[in-house]
Amino acid sequence: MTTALITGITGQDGRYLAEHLLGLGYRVVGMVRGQDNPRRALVEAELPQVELAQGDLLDNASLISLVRRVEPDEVYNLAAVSFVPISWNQPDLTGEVTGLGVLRILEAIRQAGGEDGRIRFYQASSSEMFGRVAESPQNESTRFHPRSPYGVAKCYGHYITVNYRESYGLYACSGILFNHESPRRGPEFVTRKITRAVARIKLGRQKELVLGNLDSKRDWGFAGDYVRAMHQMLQQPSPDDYVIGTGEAHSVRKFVEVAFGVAELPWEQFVRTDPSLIRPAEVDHLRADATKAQRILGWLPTVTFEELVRLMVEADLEAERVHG
Ligand code: NAP
Ligand code: G4F
Repeated sequence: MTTALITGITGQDGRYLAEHLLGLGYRVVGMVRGQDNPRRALVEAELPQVELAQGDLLDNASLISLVRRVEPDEVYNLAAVSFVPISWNQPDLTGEVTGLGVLRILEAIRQAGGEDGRIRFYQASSSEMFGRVAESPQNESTRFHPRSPYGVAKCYGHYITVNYRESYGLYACSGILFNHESPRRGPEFVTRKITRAVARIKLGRQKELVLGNLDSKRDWGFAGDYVRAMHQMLQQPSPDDYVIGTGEAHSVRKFVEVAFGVAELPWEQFVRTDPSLIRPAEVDHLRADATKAQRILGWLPTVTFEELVRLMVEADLEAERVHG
């Protein structure tokens, strides 16, 4: 049986990836940090087959002993400080977890004998590395120009992954994923903030939605599609880096319009902007060129932008009705 170790198991992607791998017959071990992590119970309830083990990307020894003990065939490093605005308030922590954390886990794999390519590694890189984009759409050769401490830390994670592949022959891949969303998306990210607000406004539980920049554009896809690509990358004869995205970009304003439209609400009456939510440096426009992933992995997204917005609004309406 193939064993996968997933860091970031309590996050959006960790849960979708675990579900996908369990469906393929894998043994899945998820790394959880902290003594009393409230999201541990969520994973235990949703995915009881996942084995949970303690570890932290800030702690070398925990990673070394975890990799030795679990003896994984595949390691997916999804853990990170992943919310871009936090990275300006906690740049040191972001650098330590999102950047140096990648080095720590690569080193744990190397010390466990990963140099023979036996342990395959996936790094969750990000389209935020493109930042102020040099060209559009962005592919694997597009120059990086990160615009936040998060983006800078992800560049380090990307390059150290490439470096361990080139220096030590590790089977290490970097997936440069564009924004992907779902009903499991954290409520601080803009898509879920919008769909949750739509549901609450519809049910009379919230009066307005306060947002920052409505003009930025993102290439938004469905998270369930993107975890398939992570797995596919590690099944190739040799390791490589891949851009994953839909190839379509929409503004935050458009997301708002479609989301309020699903609930038949006039968005202009409920949405207000607040300059304090504008970022010190913005990423204005991201759009993926995922031709390489399509050609080599055979990967294609299955959920359109409109379907994604609808499924998120409907899930939030249901959640609010049941638990709200
Ligand atoms: P997420 O929901 O924010 O999950 C982040 C995970 O990291 C959580 O499980 C969190 O655990 C864990 N974590 C944070 N600090 C840690 C530490 N010091 N040690 C161990 N675990 C730690 O993120 P996501 O959306 O699933 O994204 C998964 C990965 O893909 C992230 O690396 C993200 O940066 C990257 N990415 C995401 C997107 C996207 O659009 N979703 C696009 C490109 C790249 P706790 O429960 O303990 O907080
Ligand atoms: O949803 P966001 O916070 O996602 P962002 O910054 O694009 O980052 C996400 O995607 C990256 C991949 O490109 C990941 F690497 C990263 O971990 C994360 O998952 O913001 C999207 C856009 C931004 O332009 C932001 O300025 O929405 C704009 N926005 C406008 N009002 C807002 C808000 N974002 C948030 N979070 N909250 C607002 O009220």
